[in-house]
Amino acid sequence: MSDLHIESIKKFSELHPKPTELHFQYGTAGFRTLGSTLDSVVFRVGLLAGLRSKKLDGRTIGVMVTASHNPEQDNGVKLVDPRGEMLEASWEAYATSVANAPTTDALIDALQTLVQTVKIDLSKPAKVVYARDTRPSGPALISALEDGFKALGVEARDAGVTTTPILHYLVKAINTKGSKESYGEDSEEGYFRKLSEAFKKLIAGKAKPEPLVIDCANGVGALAAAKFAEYLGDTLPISLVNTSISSPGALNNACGADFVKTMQRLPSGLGDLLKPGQRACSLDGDADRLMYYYLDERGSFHMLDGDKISTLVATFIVDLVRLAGLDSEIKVGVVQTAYANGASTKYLAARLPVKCVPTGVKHLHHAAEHYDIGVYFEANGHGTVLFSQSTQDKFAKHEPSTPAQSTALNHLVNLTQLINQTVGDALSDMLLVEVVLAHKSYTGIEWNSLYADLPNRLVKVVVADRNAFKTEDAERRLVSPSGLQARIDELVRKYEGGRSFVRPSGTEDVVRVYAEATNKTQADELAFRVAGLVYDEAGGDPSRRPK
Ligand code: G16
Repeated sequence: MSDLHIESIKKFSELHPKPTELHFQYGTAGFRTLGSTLDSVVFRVGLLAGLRSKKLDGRTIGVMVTASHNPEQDNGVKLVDPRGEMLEASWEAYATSVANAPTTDALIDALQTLVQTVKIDLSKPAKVVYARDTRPSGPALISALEDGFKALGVEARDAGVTTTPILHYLVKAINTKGSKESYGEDSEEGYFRKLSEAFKKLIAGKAKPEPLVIDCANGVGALAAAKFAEYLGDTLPISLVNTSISSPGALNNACGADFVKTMQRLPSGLGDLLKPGQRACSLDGDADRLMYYYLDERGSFHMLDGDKISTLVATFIVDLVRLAGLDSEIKVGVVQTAYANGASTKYLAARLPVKCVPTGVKHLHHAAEHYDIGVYFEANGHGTVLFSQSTQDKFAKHEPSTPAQSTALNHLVNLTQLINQTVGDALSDMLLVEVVLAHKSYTGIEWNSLYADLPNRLVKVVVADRNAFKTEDAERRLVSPSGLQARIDELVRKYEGGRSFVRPSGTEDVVRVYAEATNKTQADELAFRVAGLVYDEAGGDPSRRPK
């Protein structure tokens, strides 16, 4: 075994000291906090990425610098494993301890402990591909990351400014290059070509759709969506709004998928643009979440969120599997979280298996891998569809006995190409939705009528310590602070069709409260009353109590 490059790591580490007063945690979406505090963390993630690659025999690891839906001043960094999926859970604790080592010497100790604990052969090569979103703090953080690579002698490829899902795609494409499981050409162009060709095949012969309006959240999705517009040409007329990627303060501000989901209203910039019934959608800051919506004749807003996308897509795929004559061999299942609207769960569970897991794509992704075809979407619009390798092999071997079976089989194969199976991808999901709408000849109105959402409300509560809130049962119940769940239960019983849960956010310093009831006023009231209980429990300032 060769050595850790101790002298080199020491030299670079001195340039990136850890702020003494801060504690960092590798959470739901990697490290995520104020961008101005992340220099040492990102440098150390450069080292970690190199070690992770060495541990995996020199396979390429991804690093994405983004804070996705968070406000512009936040930033973050996450690691992507070789198949394009989130970092293996056991490494999250190593990442946290490396990020929190208070001094350079302590950092060297933490790295050496990691090398010994997971038995890393340091003579192996280290390869990394990395990218960032459009945040102003991005370039400086990328320099810190590159110092980490230099310190460890990592062979690093800069993928520039791009979306999180494209980075995940690149990781998988690089690692499968030349193999029978090749995921595609390992370039951005390869990604755009692969998806747009599959899209064109899937909508061949269908009526030309009405133009789709895309709110790009003033983020990196604007660049990728503009590229898609070129590749797709007339097959999908697109109109882009909120594309100001260099206007200070614009990112995710009153626009984007998180704003639409939380506020349940149009993002800014679309008001005068939308005709009644016209489809529009919002991406988030790194284009991994998608939210659809439309205005009706009276100008009322209707949201088609992750649950509606999941329902649309899962039922379409189930039908194709049956039409292809594969329904006895291939089972489709759906994964949701506690945020899934109760009406969506009821609709889906009557038709196919549905599982509920904690928030965070990594949990949904792993659960979806247990199905032959696993459809997973968080209500916030983050999700994708996974086709197991054996399912894809069955598609390749299956001999259709009728032209209708053959057509359905071709559609399934093309879907495996259209869908970014590494992670939720707003633009890939958008093309998927457009395919289903074209096949079913649905407008947003028909899609929305599959089931009626139960009125719901999401509220954030700022508390002194969100870690005091612990949950069980896929985050549907609180175990601490003790006694709080009983008080929530008592309140929920007073509301017809009431449901509510409380969980600490993994990406922001807040506690989230979700509530549903049979009418909107009651859902709002329940959410705010539960938020009040949370606030009182956490001992907050009465003047900032949620109302
Ligand atoms: C991230 C995760 C999502 C999660 C979301 C909100 O999204 O990737 O899976 O739903 O955070 O998490 P929380 O409620 O714990 O803050 P993104 O789009 O910000 O990367």
